[in-house]
Amino acid sequence: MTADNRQMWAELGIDLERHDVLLNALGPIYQEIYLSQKDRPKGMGFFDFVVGDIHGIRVKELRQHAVNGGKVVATYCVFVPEEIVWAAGAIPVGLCAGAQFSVPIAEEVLPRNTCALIKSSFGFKLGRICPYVQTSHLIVGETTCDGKKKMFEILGKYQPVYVMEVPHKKTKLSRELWHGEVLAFKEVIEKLTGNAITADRLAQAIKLVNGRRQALQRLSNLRKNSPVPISGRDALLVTQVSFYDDAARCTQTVNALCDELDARVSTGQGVAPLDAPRILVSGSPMAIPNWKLHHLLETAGAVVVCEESCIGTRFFSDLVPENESGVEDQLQAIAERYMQIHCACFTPNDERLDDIVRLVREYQADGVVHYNLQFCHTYANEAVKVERALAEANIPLLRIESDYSEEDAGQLRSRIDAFLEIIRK
Ligand code: BJ8
Repeated sequence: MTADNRQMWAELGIDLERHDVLLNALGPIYQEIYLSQKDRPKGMGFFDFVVGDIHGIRVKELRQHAVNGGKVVATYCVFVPEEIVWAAGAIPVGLCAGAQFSVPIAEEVLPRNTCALIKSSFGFKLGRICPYVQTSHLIVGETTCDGKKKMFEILGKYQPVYVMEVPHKKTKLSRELWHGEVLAFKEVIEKLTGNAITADRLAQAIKLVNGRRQALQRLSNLRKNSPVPISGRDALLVTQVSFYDDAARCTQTVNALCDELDARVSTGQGVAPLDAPRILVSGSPMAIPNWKLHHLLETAGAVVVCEESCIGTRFFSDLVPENESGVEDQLQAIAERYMQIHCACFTPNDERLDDIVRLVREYQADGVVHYNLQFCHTYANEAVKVERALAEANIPLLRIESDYSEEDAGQLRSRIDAFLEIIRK
């Protein structure tokens, strides 16, 4: 913690005392979950550095951008089309919502029976402990689930919030509504930045975001190998960091990591024994620093090979076509790309069931762990259909409901051990 950083946090209105407690707690947790792993790729050094300075360098970059007259736009959901933000010369930043630390702060205002992701994100603002929130000029929310959309109404009392309406069906009418929302979002961002979004700028932004998606896809594809060249924990961290790091730098660092993993694959070097159970994790997103389930699975002898999640395949699977030339067509292509995200807020959402089964085959997974944040009704109810689809496909499944606290770690560990035993037989 440099004096420089402390001054910056103070200027941002951070509650320094609380913030110290948060950062002091992160170090030992990171040591235990990440740095204790053996045979990590050297390329993870960059991500260790980023986490080690989690509220330092990147916040400074964003502040510098703001000092130069630029805008910072914060988001909580992969539905917010970041191409539009980049094209207007603003910087999008995906906010952390994966820490238990901010949950009790949020519970001073929000009902306790709200999902941890919502409470965590709200608590970061209420407790003034997140410099990314403090640096942002606008928070963009969405109507994906009821808890979130009501939380955004309250959050709006503390900071400017704009909410995009995400439809809950994928009919023609719903697609038209979403297309209208994307057009309206463009206008909001143009007004915020004072910059007109031209076809050239949008084309560059589409390329930029696609480049990062392709790098993350490349990393994901490398996990199909056996032995797997990178742990699930490390791969999860890379995706988490990609939400707030600079997109071009992220593409470069992920590709450099992939070059190293390519070499590992060609020499058969892996991070887990060949007979380690390969697990696909599916369900609610795991925002940074939610590493609990991956840590439990991998310290129990399994290896996580894929996340069917918004901090996983749903984030980077599809590209926006780069061949559209006018702004209108580009925005249409952007709207269509985002409608391919199979979030449980949609009804029906059978494409997600197909995705899970397909991904199990592609990643040679031995079983699925369905991860549900407690009080998330959309994923909990959809889990019934996931269970049926996996039973039909003869794929072992473990359903887990949890939050960010460590209270259930012992119980989860026993259930995971029992599940891995079944898989190993
Ligand atoms: S596109 S998954 S990132 S909404 S876990 S807050 S749904 S009660 S996070 Fe999500 Fe966008 Fe969908 Fe993805 Fe509500 Fe459930 Fe909490 Fe959730």
